[in-house]
Amino acid sequence: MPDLLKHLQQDLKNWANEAHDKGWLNKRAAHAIDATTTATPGSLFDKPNRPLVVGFFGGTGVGKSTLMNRFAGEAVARASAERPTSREITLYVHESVSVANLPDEFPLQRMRTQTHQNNQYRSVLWIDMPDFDSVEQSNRELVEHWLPHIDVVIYVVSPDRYKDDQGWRLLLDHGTQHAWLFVINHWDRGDERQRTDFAAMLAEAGLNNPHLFCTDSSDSTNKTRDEFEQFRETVNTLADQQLIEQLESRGVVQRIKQIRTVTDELRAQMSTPEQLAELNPLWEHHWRNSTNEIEQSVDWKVPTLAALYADQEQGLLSSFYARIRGKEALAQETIEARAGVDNMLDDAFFDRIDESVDDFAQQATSAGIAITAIHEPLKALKPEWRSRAKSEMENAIQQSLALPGTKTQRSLHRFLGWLCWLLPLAAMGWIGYRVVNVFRLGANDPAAYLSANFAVHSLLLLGLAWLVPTFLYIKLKPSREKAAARGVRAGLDRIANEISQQVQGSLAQLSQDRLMRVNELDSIMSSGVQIDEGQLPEALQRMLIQEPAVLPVINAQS
Ligand SMILES: Nc1nc2c(ncn2[C@@H]2O[C@H](COP(=O)(O)OP(=O)(O)O)[C@@H](O)[C@H]2O)c(=O)[nH]1
Ligand SMILES: [Mg+2]
Repeated sequence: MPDLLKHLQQDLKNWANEAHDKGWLNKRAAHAIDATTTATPGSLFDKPNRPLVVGFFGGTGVGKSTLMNRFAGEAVARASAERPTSREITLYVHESVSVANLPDEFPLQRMRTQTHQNNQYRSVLWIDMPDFDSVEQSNRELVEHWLPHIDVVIYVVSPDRYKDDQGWRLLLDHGTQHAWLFVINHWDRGDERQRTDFAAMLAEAGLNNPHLFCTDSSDSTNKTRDEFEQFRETVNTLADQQLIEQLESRGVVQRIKQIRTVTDELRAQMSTPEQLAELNPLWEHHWRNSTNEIEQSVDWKVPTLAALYADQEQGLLSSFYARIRGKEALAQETIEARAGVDNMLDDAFFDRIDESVDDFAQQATSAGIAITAIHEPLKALKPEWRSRAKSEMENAIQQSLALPGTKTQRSLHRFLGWLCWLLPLAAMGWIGYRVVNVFRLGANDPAAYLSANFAVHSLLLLGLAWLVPTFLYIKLKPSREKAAARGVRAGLDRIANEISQQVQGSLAQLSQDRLMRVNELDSIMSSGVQIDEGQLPEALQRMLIQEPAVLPVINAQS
């Protein structure tokens, strides 16, 4: 079962590191997971049948060492009236038990192991801990190191010092991680009211009916108020394999709960689906304003660029002229037009876009999205905009140039084009008819021959029939320049749309990615069955700081 916690922690660390790489979590996330406790009493031993680990915990001089010696019936731990007392941990353990797995950070020189052959305590491992209220930081660290490995903490106080602040804080901090027994030692100096008062304090901490023993461990031979035997009895009943397993399971459950408080925090760092859903409208609003500004900032360049395109291969004459000038001239025009596009879509233009996108990322961060998570994917889009925007613009201009003016303008122009041919043809037909007709009549009537007047009129008619539609054809030709300008604006719109779509795609992916990571976290955390604290034996329940009845757990196999 200890492996279960280690694997859980490792999986979570991998998960947190990946989430960090994607910008969802900060560096501290993996550390926070690392800082959670995976140690349990069970992790000290290799064999499944392990002893109950019982630790004496309390302030200096309350009598921890003396109590342990009383259990042992011999002086295993140094008991002393002098301060500071023990700087070391004393283990009192049956010779058949081996403590196989001491974690690396345990300072071995500060650990003393005393073995015994007393079969009564075959299933108990006693630990006398240094005073938690020691001025020495290292003593407190030693206590903190050992605490996770203790099933039952025997919280020892004295009648005059049961309200000790430091001890109490530790009880509240670690309360749910252990089973607790309470001893008011030095009871030769104690008073019933102190017992009542202490019990009331414990009730407040969540222990309604705790095992509380008052012991007199003085040298006096006439001890009438000593409850040491009941105390010993209780500890012995706890040293039962099934109970030990239940305690171990409960310990694992509690550690998973602690881990869960950390993962809940990490999950909160990854923002909510609601926060992510708000990004789309936020972006749309932001981008509408930005595109207006950006398009306005380049608006003055539109006529220049439009003129460059409008000048290209105009009509029959100029394309004929261009053909005379050769391919190189055409290429030259294309190069000039391209340069015009480059001039419009210059670095300043893209910088404005980048700035706007960065600005949006910043807004998203204020709305609760992890900055790197949104920044990185957006940053990745930027180079593509630069490469695609130009061809996008060229296409838009060419498309607009292909269809200049309105539809009516274009139909009218086409119609005038036909008239340029039809009217002169009709005029020629009419003149021809007259000529042929008069020629035929002239055979009989010499007076019928055409006059010079006819020739002049005919020429005038022909001239007008050609000139009028041609003049209108030229004058009513839809403006290429306007078409090019429209194309430029359409190009800008296209670029803006393209960017917007890419950003929205990126936002959708962001939501997807978050969901995937959160699901993965859930699946890591859901490895387990349930344990019902209400089903634990009463003697055990009395030692536990209660929490909501049904706890999530673990696969008991590992
Ligand atoms: N009068 C009296 N003295 C005690 C009692 N328990 C321990 N002592 C004495 O208190 C001193 C400190 O005890 P010790 O076990 O070293 O305390 P620790 O610092 O908690 O380990 C020693 O001199 C003990 O003999 C008790 O119940 N009554
Ligand atoms: Mg001591």
